[in-house]
Amino acid sequence: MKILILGGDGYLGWPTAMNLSAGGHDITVVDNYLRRNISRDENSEALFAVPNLIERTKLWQKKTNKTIRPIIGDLCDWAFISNVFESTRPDAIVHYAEQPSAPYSMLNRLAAMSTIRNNLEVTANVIFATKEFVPDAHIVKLGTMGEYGTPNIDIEEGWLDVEHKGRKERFLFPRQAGSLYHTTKVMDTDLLWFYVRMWGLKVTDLMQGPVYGLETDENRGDETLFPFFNYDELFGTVVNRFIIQATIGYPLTVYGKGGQTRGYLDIKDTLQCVNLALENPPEENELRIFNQFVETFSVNELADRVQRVGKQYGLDVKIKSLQNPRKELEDHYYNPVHTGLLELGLKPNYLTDDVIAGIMDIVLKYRKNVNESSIFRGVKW
Ligand code: USQ
Repeated sequence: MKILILGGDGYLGWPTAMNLSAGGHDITVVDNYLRRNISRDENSEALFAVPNLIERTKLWQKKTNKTIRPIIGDLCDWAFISNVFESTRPDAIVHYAEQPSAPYSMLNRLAAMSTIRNNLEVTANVIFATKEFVPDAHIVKLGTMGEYGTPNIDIEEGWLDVEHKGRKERFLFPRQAGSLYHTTKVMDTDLLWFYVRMWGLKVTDLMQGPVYGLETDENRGDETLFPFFNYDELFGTVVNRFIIQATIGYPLTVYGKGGQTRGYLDIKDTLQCVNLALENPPEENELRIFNQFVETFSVNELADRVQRVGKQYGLDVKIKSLQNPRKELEDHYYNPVHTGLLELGLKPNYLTDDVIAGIMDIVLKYRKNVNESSIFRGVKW
């Protein structure tokens, strides 16, 4: 397949590009370095520097003799995106090109506006460019489990059958996101659903939980091909943060009571899920939704696991409950369905102690780079 990966420089975009290229697909990656620029502006750099996207594609070419075409530019700009679609004519589009941080979206008005503008304009431009240049292409959009929030009922896979006063209808599952970033993803889903109904687009929306890890089949043993590893409050996801905190003796930052439960997955499983979605496209006129995670944990459970593995390394790992800067339930029911991707053949990689140790082995080498002041700044909701 000819595949366009939007946001191809990101934590997930670059590993996805290598993985699909290794799988024999013809890959073009597009990025405007939004995330790199925010990280620099906010003094929230990743654990180690990674080469820019053009350099990464050269390293990949050298290693595998396979070509990934990089294009640098802003997908909010219609002239740019229409040119990208017209010149590449993809069979499928993997859309990661969004401001991905919940805390950043809550930082201040400018950050909020930039999140709204980027996320919604890029999604709308992707829809219009698909309609104009490749109406049969499959859009694989990265959504988030956070679109649903933490309701006191089971979360279905995207849709809910409602019976009301004796009549039945199927609706998108009610969404009540917990940050502005997550809310833009709700709005993305609504835009996609509208244009699926109007124009018959083919869309898969992957409701993904927090991801951890950095090693994949394509970059194992080659650190120049690693993705960003963020441990800072803005861009670090909780498992990656806890592992780095453990390595430098920083008490693990459990927010509030630590009963917040989410569905987690290994970065390798993100790649599997995107592959499965691409290999099994939906029908025309279909918005297909999968809940993309493999197991649920509370924050306390994650902290205990990281502490246990840290002990094996002789690290003195303390756990500290901080006043929660976010507005979220700290003790709640959480039971989301996640059978769709398993039925397509997903083979889950679980968060074992060995997996935590594997990440620790790698990041220990870089612990001298850690900027402690970026770990907790307490961006308030
Ligand atoms: N948390 C802590 N301590 C920390 C960091 C986080 O207790 O030091 C808690 C948070 O309060 C939250 C949970 O851990 O309850 C997960 O937080 P996170 O920062 O790992 O994840 P989140 O902000 O929800 O966002 C991440 C990605 C985002 C993706 C989302 C999936 O950054 O792009 O959409 O995970 S989900 O959470 O399922 O919506």
